[in-house]
This record gives sequence, C-alpha cells and structure tokens, in this order.
Amino acid sequence: MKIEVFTMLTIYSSLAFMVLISLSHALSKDEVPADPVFDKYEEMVALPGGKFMMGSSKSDGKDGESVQRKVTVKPFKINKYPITAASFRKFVRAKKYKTDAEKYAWSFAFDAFVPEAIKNTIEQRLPGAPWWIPVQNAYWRQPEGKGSGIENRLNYPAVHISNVDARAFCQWHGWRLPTEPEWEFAARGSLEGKEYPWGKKFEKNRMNIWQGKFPEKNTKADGYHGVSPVDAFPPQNDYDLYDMIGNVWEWTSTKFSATPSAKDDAPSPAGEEENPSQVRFVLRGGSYIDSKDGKFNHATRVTTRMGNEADAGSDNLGFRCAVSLPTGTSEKKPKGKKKNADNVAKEEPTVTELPEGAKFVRPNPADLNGKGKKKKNRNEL
Ligand SMILES: [Ca+2]
Repeated sequence: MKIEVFTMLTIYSSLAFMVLISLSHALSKDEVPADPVFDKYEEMVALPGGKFMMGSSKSDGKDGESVQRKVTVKPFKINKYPITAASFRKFVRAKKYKTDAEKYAWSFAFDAFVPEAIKNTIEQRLPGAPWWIPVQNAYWRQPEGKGSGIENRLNYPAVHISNVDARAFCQWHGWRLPTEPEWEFAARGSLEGKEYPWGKKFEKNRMNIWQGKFPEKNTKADGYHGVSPVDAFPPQNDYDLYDMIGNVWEWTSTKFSATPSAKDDAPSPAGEEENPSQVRFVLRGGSYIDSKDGKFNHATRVTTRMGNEADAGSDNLGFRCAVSLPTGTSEKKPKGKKKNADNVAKEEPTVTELPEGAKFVRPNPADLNGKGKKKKNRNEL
C-alpha cells in the first residue's frame, strides 16, 4: 500500500512538473501559429544597399541632422511597416516578455489622450514639455494607462517600446534593428538629395504629423490627432515602405552623437557593460507631434533624427526591424531605381545579444522636477 501511494505521488508530481515546464516554456517564432490577419504587417522588403549621401544639406537640422557624409550600406531587408501592436503582442505572449515601461510601471503619454481622472493625479510635469504626462502603468498594451487598450489598435505601431525591447523583439524573429544609415537608405527610396521619401516637395496626406498650433490645437488635416494605423497612408517611397516618416519615431542600433561621423554610423550593442539608462541611441523619422517645417518640435523629413536612452519609452516611440542579406543577393528587387549595388561594404553588422535581467535605474515620475539627468530630452519626443 505504501508503495502504491509512493508511486501515485511520484506520477502526480511528475505530471505537475511537466505542466510547470510547459507553462514556463518560451515559444520560438516557429512555434507560434500564423496570424492570418496581422502577419502581413511583418513583411520585409529587400534593398540592394550602396553608397549615398547621408544627412541634410539644410542648415536648420536639429541633433546632428545637418552633418552630411557619404556612407555605404550592404544589402539588407527591412520591415515594410513599423512593428504593429498585434505583432508585439504575439512576441510578448510567446516569450512572456516584460517591457521596460512595465518594469518601471510608468511611461509618458501625450496630454490630450490621457483621461482627466489620471491627469488629476499627476503632481509634476516635465519642465519645458508639460504635454508629456508620466502615466502609471502605461505600456504597449494600455498606451494611456489603466482602462486603455489596443483592441481597436492592433494595426497601429507598438508604442512605449524601448530600444532594449525593440532589440528583443527583432532577435526573436532572427532579425535586428536597422543601423541609422540603413534606416535612412531605406527612407530615401533610391532618391538622391531629396527631403522626403517621395521627392523634394512636401505633400499633404503622405504622413502623420501635427497641423495647427502645438500643443493646444491640432486641426488633424491629415486625419489623425495621435498615432495612426501603419497603413493609414500609401507607401511613402518607391521601395514600397510605409510610415517611415511621421506617426512614431523608430529606433536604430546606432549610438547617438550630436556630431555624427563615419565611426558613429556602426551598429552598437546595448551590452552588459553599459547601463541602458546611460546609453543613447538614434531615433529616426519624427512622430505625430512633429511639424512640416520645424516651427515646433522637429521638421519631419528623411533626415530627421534625435537620441534617447536605451530604456526610454513614450506613446510616440516604435520601431521596425532589419536583417542582413549576403552581398550580391537580390531576393526581391525593389520597385525603385537600383543604385550603386556593386559598391557595398564587406563586413556584416554586428548583432549583439542583450543581457538577461539588466538593471535599470529609471527615476520615479515624482522625481521629474528637472534635477534628474534623465528625461531631459522629452520635449522633443
Ligand atoms: Ca496628424
């Protein structure tokens, strides 16, 4: 009898252990069932790479935008759209991933979209950028905090995503973040010396930016006050890429310098040796709070850039991924004119794994009184 009880206990505990293992098993990309509705937004476009003039010839560039230099990128693929909330949800479910915004339990949301009940609890706002509200428990799944959701925004960009989060997502797919030169090469859509992905002239209804007096009044001439679906506008260039400029800023793997040079254009790891709160990466493309001409925030064009800490997040920060192609590959020819395809770099970009359980030191919203080092660049988010 004792032996039978022991045997039963052994069986039950083995079963319990197996259940525990299966529950804690993080799924690989290949183990996740296809999503017939939203997987199309994960499509990538293959680009030939080549040499091009990076940076703006205009003198009004912010954050190093007007530093021009010739750079070369190798053949690569890049997401056709920013990564959607649907795709990010799939990743989170499979990996049981927790974003930086969740670890810190707050993130910045734009004033106009935060419910009054939440705003009334905010005692301090960012000096110089009072339109950014530090909202408790705001993150990608509830962009304006408790009570908000993504049910009707699954084809919108995933937001409140840090550089660390973006790298983890891309890595799960076998991808990586684009370097800053790759991002600009893609945005230019084979055109040389043009301000916009589609050409030299500003065109209405090609991107989501802010029209009207910022931050009080948005005329929504482009149809959107805040973030818009990734395919709200037609492709912005001949590479068939959507939403490169406007809507949400996109992370790159390039460390930020306000005086960029060739040595700064390489991809950089957010490695164990560096605290994500202290290393800044380049963001590209501008967002829904930026302007046509730079009268407030940034002028939105192919060269628009700024830097932010690797663990920063807000409701206008998103990303897309890239992956290297072997030199000489032409998996899918872009619609645009192929340019300098024979003039490509020989070295592969470095893809660096992120450390598990990195330590973070993001300040509490209550500390946002202008004394802290962090968040000082928020007025430009
Ligand atoms: Ca808009």
